[in-house]
Formats: sequence, structure tokens, C-alpha cells
Amino acid sequence: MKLYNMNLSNFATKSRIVVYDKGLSVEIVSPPGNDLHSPEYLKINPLGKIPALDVDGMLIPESEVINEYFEDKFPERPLLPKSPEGRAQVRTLTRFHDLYLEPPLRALFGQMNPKTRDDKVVTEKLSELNKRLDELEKMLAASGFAIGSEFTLADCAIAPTMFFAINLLPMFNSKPPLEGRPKLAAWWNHVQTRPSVKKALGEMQQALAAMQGR
Ligand SMILES: N[C@@H](CCC(=O)N[C@@H](CS)C(=O)NCC(=O)O)C(=O)O
Repeated sequence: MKLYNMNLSNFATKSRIVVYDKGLSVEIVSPPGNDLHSPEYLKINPLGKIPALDVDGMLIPESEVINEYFEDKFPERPLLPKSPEGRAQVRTLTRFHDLYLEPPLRALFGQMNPKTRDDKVVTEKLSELNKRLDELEKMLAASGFAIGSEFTLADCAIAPTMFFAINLLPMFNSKPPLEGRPKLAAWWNHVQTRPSVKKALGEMQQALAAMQGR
């Protein structure tokens, strides 16, 4: 099994956390030439995105589908609760992440350079992101991991995106994402105690520093 990955990608980090947490023997590789749009990579994954998992020639190109596949295939060290209700709770958060929380943050990636920044886009996307962070604050469990005492796929999904939010929002003079959101702040401290999360976020940090020439 081969996972196409870039360490700075929040979606790829979602899947790396699962690989590390379950201790899976998955080969983690860069796309050919480190280029998501090269003809070689588009032949492997027509969507031209990462992550993508190659399972003996069958390609799974979506991070949450990859994570659910890992869970189905390697149920030891589970990352989904046993009860249908618990599983629904986790999936509500992973869908919330993919569909609502991450997109406004992604829209801000293109606005990092103050010289080429569109202030209207920045204002709109910051307001949307802050609304989503307020919603997340309400959805998180009162303590522990995202849904409570169990570490789940919900934590794997949200942690890499929060890494970006915490690192990028100050560039836009927005209030820090953890400020005034006590449950999110407590969750952020707690989730980083998980060795798989610590390792994957450390890799993101290194990749971010390299990109910024530090
Ligand atoms: N819905 C996809 C999103 C994946 C995604 O957008 N990955 C980014 C990197 S974080 C990417 O490959 N972007 C390249 C592009 O869209 O051209 C997933 O969950 O895997």
C-alpha cells in the first residue's frame, strides 16, 4: 500500500495521522516530481490531489474515504466508536470539517501575500471561518478529544486544519482562533498529546518552516 503525500498538506496529514496511530505498514511517497499536475501523477490520480492511496493498483483518492478504508481494513486500535450513534457523531465532525470548516481557510491560502491580497475576499473568508470556528466550539465534547474520551477520525481530520488556522490567522490580523473558544483551546492542547498527532503536526511544522525559508 502506497500513500501519495506531501507533509504540508492538511488533507494528507489527516491520513498520515491514521497510518501512525494504527501503526500501519504503508509506504508514504511524494507524487512523481513533487508535482500534483504532472502527466505522471494525473495518470495515477486524475483528480491531481493528495492524499491518494494505492491499494494493489486500486486508487482511493479522498482523505476521509482513505481513513474509513484504513478503519475497515485494520479495525485493531479502532478510530471509530462501536455504537452507530458514536460513529454518526464522528462522521458529523469529519463532514463538518471537509464541507464547512476547511474551505474558507483554504480560500485564504491564496491571499497570504499582502501585495496581491484582495481585501474583500479576506474579510468574507475570515468572517466565514470565524463563524465555523464558533460552530466547532459548540460541537466539540466538553473535555477530552473531539467526541469525548476516545481519540477518533474526527480528531485526525480537525487537528491539521487547526494547525493551519493557528499559524495563518495572525498573518491577516484576525483574532487567534483559540481566543474566546475555551473548548477548542482545551481540545487543541489535549489532541497534541497523542503521539501520532504530535509526529504528523511536527512534520507539517518542518514543511511550513522550509516553505518560509526558515
Ligand atoms: N477532498 C479532498 C481534498 C484534497 C485536497 O484538496 N488536497 C490538496 C492539498 S491539501 C491538493 O491536493 N490540492 C491541489 C489541487 O487542488 O490542485 C480530500 O479530502 O482528500
